[in-house]
Formats: sequence, C-alpha cells, structure tokens
Amino acid sequence: IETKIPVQSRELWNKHKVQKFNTSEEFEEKFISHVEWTLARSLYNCDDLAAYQATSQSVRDNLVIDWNKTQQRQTVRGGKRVYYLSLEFLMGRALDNALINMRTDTSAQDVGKTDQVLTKGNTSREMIRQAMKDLGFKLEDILEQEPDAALGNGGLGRLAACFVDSLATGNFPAWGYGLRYQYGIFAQKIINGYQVETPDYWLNFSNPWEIERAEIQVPINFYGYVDRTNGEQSTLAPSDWIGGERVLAMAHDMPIPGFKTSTVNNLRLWNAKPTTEFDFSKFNSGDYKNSVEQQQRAESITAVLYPNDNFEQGKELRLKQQYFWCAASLHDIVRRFKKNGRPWSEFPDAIAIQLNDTHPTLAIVELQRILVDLEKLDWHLAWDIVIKTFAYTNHTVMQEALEKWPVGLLGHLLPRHLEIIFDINWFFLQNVEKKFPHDMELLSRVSIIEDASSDRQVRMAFLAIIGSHKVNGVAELHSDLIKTTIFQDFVKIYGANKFTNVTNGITPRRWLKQANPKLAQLISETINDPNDDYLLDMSKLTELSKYAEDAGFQKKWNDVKQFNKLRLADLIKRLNGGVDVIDREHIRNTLFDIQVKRIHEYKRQQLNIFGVIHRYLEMKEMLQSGGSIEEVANRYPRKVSIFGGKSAPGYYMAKLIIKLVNSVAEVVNNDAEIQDLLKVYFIPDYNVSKAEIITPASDLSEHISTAGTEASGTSNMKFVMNGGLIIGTVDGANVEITREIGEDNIFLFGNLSENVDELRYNHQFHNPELPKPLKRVLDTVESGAFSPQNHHEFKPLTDSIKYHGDYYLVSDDFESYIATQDLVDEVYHKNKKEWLKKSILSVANVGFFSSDRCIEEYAETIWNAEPVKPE
Ligand code: 9GP
Repeated sequence: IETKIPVQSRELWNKHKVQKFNTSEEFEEKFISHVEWTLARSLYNCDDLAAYQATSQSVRDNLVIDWNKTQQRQTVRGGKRVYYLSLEFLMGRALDNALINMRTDTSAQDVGKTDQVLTKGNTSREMIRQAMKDLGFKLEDILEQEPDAALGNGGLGRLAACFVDSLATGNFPAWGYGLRYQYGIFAQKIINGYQVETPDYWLNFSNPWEIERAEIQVPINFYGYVDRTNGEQSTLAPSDWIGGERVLAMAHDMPIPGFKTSTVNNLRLWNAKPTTEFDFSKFNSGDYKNSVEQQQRAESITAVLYPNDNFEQGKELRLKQQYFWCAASLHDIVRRFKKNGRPWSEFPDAIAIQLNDTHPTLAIVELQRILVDLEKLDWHLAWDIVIKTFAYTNHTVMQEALEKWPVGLLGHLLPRHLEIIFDINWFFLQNVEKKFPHDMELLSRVSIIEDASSDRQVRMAFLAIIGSHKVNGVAELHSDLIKTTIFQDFVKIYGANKFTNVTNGITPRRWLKQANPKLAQLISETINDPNDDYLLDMSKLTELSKYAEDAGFQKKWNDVKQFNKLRLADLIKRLNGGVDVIDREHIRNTLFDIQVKRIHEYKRQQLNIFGVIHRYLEMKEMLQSGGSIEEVANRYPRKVSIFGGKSAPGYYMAKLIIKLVNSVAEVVNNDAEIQDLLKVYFIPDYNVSKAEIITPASDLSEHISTAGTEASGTSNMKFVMNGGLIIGTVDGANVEITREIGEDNIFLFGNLSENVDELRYNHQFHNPELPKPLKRVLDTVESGAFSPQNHHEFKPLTDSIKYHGDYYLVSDDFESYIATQDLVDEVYHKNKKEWLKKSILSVANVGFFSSDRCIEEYAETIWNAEPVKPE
C-alpha cells in the first residue's frame, strides 16, 4: 500500500503503534483520558452523558484500529467489493451493539468468573459493565444516554442496518453508502390522542460514532445545460455538462464491527456543504448577502429524512438528495477503483453495487455518464459494464410507492442524465421491438418514459431493472408477485432468470442477544454454548426442540417472558407519566398482544382496533345480560392490546387510526365494570431502542396486512426470534415463517392473495353486506361512543369500509380474524403448556431468518463476492 512516509521513518511509527485496550484497567485508563482530553471534563463534572461519550470514544478507538487493518487487508487482497446503496440506515444505538460484537471468546474454565475473565482479554460487555461500576457508573444508565440514529422510516431502513452488521460479521469487503441527515425520522408525541411531529435533532450532542472526513469532499453539480458547441451533436458521444449550482458532499464514516471477528467495515454517510467557490458577479454587483445565502442553502439537501414509508411524494428536494448521494458515492467508488490501475472492463469483477429499492437508481445513469463523458468509453461498452455492476432489490408492489419523476423536473435538475435515460430507453425499446415485432402496446407498457398523460414521467423501477443484471424481491410470495404483476412484461423480455428471491432476515446479535439478554443466556446455557456461537450458526437452536415439552425448561422459558413483560410494563408506566397501565399482579396471566410498525391502511391496524372494540362490546353485553365478571373473564381472559408506530405526517387516514386507538384506550381503560380484563395502550414514538424492549415482551404479535401487500415484513421475524407467537395473514415472509416453524405454531387467518382482485371487484360492483359483528363495531364507532365531542370524527374510516370499496378488505377478513383471536385465547389461557411448546419450537426453528443467511445468498447468487477473512 502506498504511503508518503519515508522508509527510515516507518520504524518510529511502528514503535509508537496505537494499541487496543484489552483489560479493564486499560479501558479505565482510556476512559479517563477521554473524559479529560476529549471532553475537557474531570472527576468533578463527569455525568452520565459524559460517561457515555467517553465510553463510546474508548470503544471506538478499538474499532478504529481494526477498521484501519480491515481496510488495508481488503486493499491488499483485492477481492470483489460490495457497495450497498440505501437512502435509509435505521441503525438505532451503537454502543451496546459494539460491546456485543467486539467480544472475544471466554475459555470454558473462565465461564462465570468475571474477575478472571477481566484479565484474559475479554473485551465484552461484562468487562465494561464491571469497569464502569468501578468508575462509579451503571452501564445500563450509560447506554440510555445514546440517542437513536433514526436515519430511516421502517423496515427498509432497518433491513439495511441488519445487512451491514451481517456483511461485517461475514467478513465481506463491503461498505454502506447513505446520507447523514441532520434530522432523522421525526419524534412522535401523542397529544389528546393525536400524533404530533417534533424534529429529531439527533446530533445535538456530538456523535462519537462518526469520523468526519473533512479531506473527502466531492463536488456535485445540479441544473445548468449540456454544451455542444464543440461540434459533437450526438448524445451518445462524450458531452460537457455545465452545472448551474454546485455543492460539496463531505464524508462521515461510521465503523461497523462484525461479531466475533476483527473485521470492521464502513458506513459512509454524506453531508451537504457549501463550496468555497464564490459568486463574484454577485459580490461585485454588491449582492454579497445574497451570494452567501445561496451558499448556505446547500446544507438543506441533507437536512431531513423524508418521513414517508411506502409512499413517494415526488418533491424536487428529494430528487436532489438522491442525485447528491448517488453522485458522491459513485465518485468515491470509481476513485478507489482507479487507484488499482485495472482496465475498465474489469470494473464489474471488482465491484458489485446493490440498489436498496429504486431510490439510488440514478447511480446507474451516473456511472454511465462517468464512463462515457469523463472516461470517454464507447457508449455500449460502458453500458455493458453498468449492467454487470448493478443489481436491484424491489421492496413493494404498491403503486403509490413506485417512484416516478416528471421528465421536466428531472431534465431541469439533471439535463445530461435525462439525455442518457432517453438513450438507454431507445436502445432498450429497439431490442424489445426486435424480439416482439410490432407490439406497440408492449413498447408503451415497458418504456422507461410513461407517456400516457400530458405530464411525462420517468419510471424508476423500469430503469433499475434495465440497468441491472439481477432483480430480487424480499420474500417468496413477493418475488413471485412481482413476476406476475408489476414486472410481468420484463420477465417476458429478459426471461425468468433475471428475477430472483432473497427472503429478508434480521441480525440475531441485536434482536436476540442485545434485546433479550435473559433469553440469550437461557439459550446458551441450555444448548451448552458459552461463547454464543449459535449467534453465527442459528441451526444450533434446533437443539432447543428437545426441551419443548420439558416442564422445568418451560418454567424457565416462561420466567424469562414474565421478566420481559415486566420490563415493558415499566417502560409503559414511564411513558404514561408514571401511572401504571398494566396490572403487575396478574401479569403472568395477561396476554400481551402487540402490533408495532408504521401505521398504514394496508398493515391494517384498523382491523386490530376493530377487533378490540368487538371484544369490549362482547364483554359488556355479557355483563348486561346478567353474566358475572368471572364468566366474562372465562370467555375473554386478561389481555393488553399494545400499539405503536408513526404515521407519515400527511397521511390523514393513518393519523385517524392512531386517534381511534387512543380514543378506544380512553374508554376501555377507564371502564371499571370490566375490571382490568382488557387494556389498550398506544406507545408513543416507536423506534429501534423501544423495539428492543417491546419485542421480547410479546406473547402474541400481529402481522395482519391484506394478502399481497406486505412485501416481507421483518418485525414478524424479530417477534418469533424472541419467543412470541404470531397472528397473521398469508402474506410476505409469514409464508416462510410458517414453513420453518410449522403451521401448528402460528395463527394464520384471512383471504389469500390470489382472491384479492375478485374480492375488490365484488366490493366495487356488488357492495356486499357487512358481517354482523363488524357492522356492530362500525355502528358503535359512528354513534360517538369513542368520540363524544364529535360523533363524525371517525366517519372517514368507517366510510372507507362501508361505501368506498373496502380496498384493504377489512370486512372480508374480520370474522376469521376474531375467530382466530378466540383460538389464541383458548390456547394461551387453557393450555399454557401447549403455548410454551409452540413458543420454544418457534425459536428453535427461526434460524433461517438470520440476516447472515440473506447476505450469503446475495453474495453467492447476485454479487459473486467472497469474504476476506482476518488471519
Ligand atoms: O413494505 C416493505 C416491507 O414489507 C419489507 O419488509 C421492507 C424491507 O424489505 O421493505 C418495505 N418496503 C418499503 O419500505 C418501500 O418499498
């Protein structure tokens, strides 16, 4: 590797080589020097926040040493590099995760002997916990100081975060590229039952997990025009794009440690900055203030994350973000490649770029522009390189989530890119015409440019397919659906091999070990795996099946669940202003029924809350017709229905669903007659760190989307990994979950995706009668029972089912939903042994859903990439 340091000086460098801390004493020394030197504090003013900062800096120092070695190793070995482009990385907190991942193994004789382990180089969480205690702090309190890095909306962003963890764990030479938003997803407050958004300025205190790379600044252009005064008329020839506005992309790096490996990969996030160039024409004309203001606007590009999940709004600033990020990342990738001096034709052997959804599709166009305009490659040679380099992951079939950009807007912002898109489309359509002559309909259906309306649009998903060598869906059902619906024509054109499936996964380090330490401990003890190797090889969990019916083991299993339920009850009490919602005395016999995810009509939180209302009405009716509370409790045993999730700020119906949940909670929780048998609670500001408390506490979780709408879902996997059972539709990854854990261990209900069209048609043209129990629920809602001040408050919700075609088929699935909920009650309350057996068997067979398995599949079937292991 190149270096500027003369040979005679290198010895000195080696002599003073920085060292990692290995013992608690070395850690303590580091910690104190960071308190004093980095934070300029001391023994007398080191609070929990400062302690968190100093701990993180110390841990980061260790990671940085490995990070440097990893980068050197990957450069020297020269394997294929993978770049994961994602507009969202929903990382959550970093410190606890780093402590878990940088653990070293404990030898068998040291298990349980903390003080011995301390001196044996175990840099794991236990050592730091003890050291923190000695320094006067509690690790748990320190961890709580860290704000979530909430640079994502939901499943798509969290998937990217799990993937970078697995890429590092699998020793793949892989970087993530994203944006460093100053404001992550908004913080949600619930005021009088309504969602209120407040800004999440997560960088309020300096972020110890990022390394600012002030030396890596990439100039990015927007607007302007293509200059053809050099006489070259063809858009296929190298062209000069004269940008009209220029900003700088500055890199911020986040080290990503793998689990039980010294590989530390990089997540590079770009920040927009003004250039130092100055508009002298404005200055000279006396408009100094204006020219500075214009410069300052640069920063707005990376100011906020767009808060929509599965919905594209088409705002110019969003397109600017996308290009800014794609161009900066591509420039960085190309620069690194060029250092090797390899010919361009080897670019796809050296580099694989994965597009997380269509958001980074402009990267395809940017690489073509770099190769043709800047590197002067022949257009077709360049295009061949581009296709071999990129692969695209689709995450949705829903029309409103498929990105399209008006041709006018794209051409104004990126004039040269629009030319290239037209050329890509032209050659593509020619090939289609050759294969399927005279099929004008087909040509117009598959054209990148949608020409149906006066407002022509660029269809980003089509561009992504055409510019990639592989396209994958994220669960089997979804991958089949894209082939038969939205991308059907492309299967005809390219053949089915271009389309594949990689079922999503989650990292067991965060979602089991970190979120559920008690369960992790019980597992490692039971399967005799003190070094937690099962977190790398989840097939080891099948050992647990042996104990599924063992009474002693079931008791321990249940105790862990109760512990986690109490932990959640504490969180809820804290969020509820110190007032308990859940009756702790009966917590063992209270079923925790949880639905936490983005609020969306297709995810059907409305079905869940209508089910709750139905239950409440049934209970009330029993009491009114003379039933005793014991009889009611026998039929409708104790249950708490927990909701959580954010709605996009402009999504009226989703916000109304949140309000309905809170209004129902208000009535039900205060109804003394039902004596705490039913409680409802909406957890405000659901995020990754709350999910780590919520997920382990579920008895039952709900994944009840209309069949065919949820591409995969990943929280379903998290709940199963924590021993919660699922009530769900035959949708997304629920299908594979059923296959893996067995259909006896999941509560499935509802219509199948193949019936959805027919059911929708039926609603549109025949207006079928509502099932009686649902009608009663909707009538009650409309009577103002939950909105005494405004009887019409929830009418848009009830009307959408009654009069507007019930697009999400709530009425079609309602009866099977409540019947299945009855079954849940029966098993949970009447046959606890059976319930625990299902729970244990679920965890025993959840191994397939580790994101390590996903990454291996991507590496093998899409990237053709190999790990670069440390010696
Ligand atoms: O809605 C899907 C969700 O089902 C999936 O689990 C997640 C990760 O693959 O992606 C979501 N899609 C989007 O957020 C937008 O396409």
